[in-house]
Amino acid sequence: KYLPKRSLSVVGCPFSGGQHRSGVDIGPTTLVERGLINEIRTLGWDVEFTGHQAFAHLKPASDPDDGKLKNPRYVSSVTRAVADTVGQVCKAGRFPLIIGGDHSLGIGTIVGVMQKYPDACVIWVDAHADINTPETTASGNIHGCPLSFVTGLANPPTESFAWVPKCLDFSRLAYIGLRDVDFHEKQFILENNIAAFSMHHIDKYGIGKVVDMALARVNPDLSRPIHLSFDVDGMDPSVAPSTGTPVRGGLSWRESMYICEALHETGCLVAMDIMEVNPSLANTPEEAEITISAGLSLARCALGDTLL
Ligand code: B3U
Ligand code: MN
Ligand code: MN
Repeated sequence: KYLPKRSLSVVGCPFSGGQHRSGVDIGPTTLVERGLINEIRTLGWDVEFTGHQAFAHLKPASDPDDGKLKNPRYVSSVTRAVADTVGQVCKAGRFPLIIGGDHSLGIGTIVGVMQKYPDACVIWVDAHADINTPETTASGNIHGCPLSFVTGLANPPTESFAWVPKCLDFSRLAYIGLRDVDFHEKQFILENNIAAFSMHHIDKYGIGKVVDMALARVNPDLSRPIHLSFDVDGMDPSVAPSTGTPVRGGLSWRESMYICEALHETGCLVAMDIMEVNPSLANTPEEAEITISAGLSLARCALGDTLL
């Protein structure tokens, strides 16, 4: 609906500065090594991939905490660069598939997508709400904060993030898969009437109905472009164990794939993030393997891999 043809750019973001566990930066390199590009080409997409984003030169020599926020300057420069890249890809009429990397990258992907599609809605699939402010974060990890930055809940978030525009209205954000939400985050969701579908709702209504209800809230006439931001920790640890903060009781393999397939079917999907794949946290080779397969499958399902 929004793209002239099936053309896509893979934006590999080997970045782990938004949280404290190393290794999430090899997520994108591993997904590409395991054949991501070819799998997407097989689905009929013209795929551009010219190597992963380079962030090392953006790392400041010293990066003291900004209040509670950790690595504020580094996360700020990286997400700003990602916003530029994603903005350019969208403006060129291509679909950005952004592979992380930790979820602080969502600051950059949302700002970038909104440059071309200012009325886009965001479906955020995650165990966590990622909407802490610089004041409410207990961990200081910026991957738990991106949505407070782009919604303007904390705006400007802090001096180091003064460049971030308020670009996502609460009415255009829907969560699916929540099950580990902090006290203040719950208040923010309720006060701002954000569409939030937790695992409880998925148990009660089934995933088909939940996706319909989420779309009814943020995109009732399917008249808005959709950005899907998929944190693999939204999936159950039995199917995506290799991630920094796994939480039991998550989305099954099929529920996860269904979300991607259903959003593809709307014809409105214009961008996708696959975040928090961290092969280095696997306890066994099988754990790394199934998590990488999950990432590849999510991408295929969102890009039109139909069963029949
Ligand atoms: N809400 C907590 C935990 C968390 C958020 N995102 C992840 N973990 N992956 C925080 O740190 O803000
Ligand atoms: Mn997340
Ligand atoms: Mn998460």
